[in-house]
Amino acid sequence: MRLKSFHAKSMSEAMRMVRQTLGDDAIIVATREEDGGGVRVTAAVEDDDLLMAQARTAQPARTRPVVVVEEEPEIDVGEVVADVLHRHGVPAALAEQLIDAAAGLDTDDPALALGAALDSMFTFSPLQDRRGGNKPLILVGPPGSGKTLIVAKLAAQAVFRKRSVGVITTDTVRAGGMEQLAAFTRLMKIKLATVEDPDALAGAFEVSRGADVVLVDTAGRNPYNREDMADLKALLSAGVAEPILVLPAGLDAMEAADIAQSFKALGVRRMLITRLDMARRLGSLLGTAHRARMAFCNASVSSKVAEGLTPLNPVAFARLMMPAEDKAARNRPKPVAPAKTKAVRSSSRTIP
Ligand SMILES: Nc1nc2c(ncn2[C@@H]2O[C@H](COP(=O)(O)OP(=O)(O)O)[C@@H](O)[C@H]2O)c(=O)[nH]1
Ligand SMILES: [Mg+2]
Repeated sequence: MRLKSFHAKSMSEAMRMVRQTLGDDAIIVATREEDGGGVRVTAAVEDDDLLMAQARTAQPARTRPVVVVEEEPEIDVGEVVADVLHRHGVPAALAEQLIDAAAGLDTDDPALALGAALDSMFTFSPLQDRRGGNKPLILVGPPGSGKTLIVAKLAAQAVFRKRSVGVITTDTVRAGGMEQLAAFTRLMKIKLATVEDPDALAGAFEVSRGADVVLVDTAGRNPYNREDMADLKALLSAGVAEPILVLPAGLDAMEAADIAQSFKALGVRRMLITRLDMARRLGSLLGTAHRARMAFCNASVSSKVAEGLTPLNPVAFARLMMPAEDKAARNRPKPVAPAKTKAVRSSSRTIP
């Protein structure tokens, strides 16, 4: 399939140009009135049909009008971005805003265009682990969202960077909730404090005051249960710690947004995404962050503690959304001579 655009003063003249150059089988795919007057018509034709049309018109050139033919760029960035957003189930109103934001950019890389659009509409604020001066982090969220695994990952990452670490668990209710973390901290030789109420948590913050990184694990809370949320609110009032919402990818869009809004009401500002390796549609995450006005911080793409967390930024997020064959094509070395290569399908979900 070959695409060509034609400029002419009138639609009928443009159509004549299309027929003369591409033949009667050409299909009109777009028409547009040009700002400076005239029209622009884009037509498509099968390569075989084009050869036939060229053979038919291979007459002395003086009998034919001069035709200005302009090759279309290979990629229509706006169209690719729209398609990606649709495939990820991004809510329609949000998708429209992102497409508008991406359309004004001068790039032929859809991932960059989408990244810039995400940058204009979302906040990406990865977790820091400076030596000293970090606020304690309290990982909150519904049951099973990955809070305990994230505490372990953050602690392991901090130990690897030679930071001093204090881990506190408030998950004393669920059977095994604490044991899981205790086994990990024993292995890493990190002190684990167990607390049951806000006063005890305030005391534990005092004890771990000198540590570079202080992490608090919490029991899963039902976002629709008032008692659960009131209990968590009391816990969050124990000190100057930042609550981080741990939310898995792959939830229903409206459900995830409702959950996030519930935690937002307690003062949560950033969300950490888990199970990105187990989700193929990221639209609900964008819808959630947009509706709850929350920032993205980091992402987990594996259940292995040693694999740590990845800071999220707009372009990394956009690249995650690109179809696998686009990513493979981008990573493939460019052939010296033009060659037709088959797209390689990849199922890996590593963040670029
Ligand atoms: N594959 C994968 N599994 C995850 C990820 N995050 C959490 N999990 C798994 O989800 C389950 C629940 O995690 P857990 O930390 O116990 O959740 P919590 O109830 O919020 O503390 C565990 O089996 C984790 O290994 C992730 O990013 N990828
Ligand atoms: Mg847990």
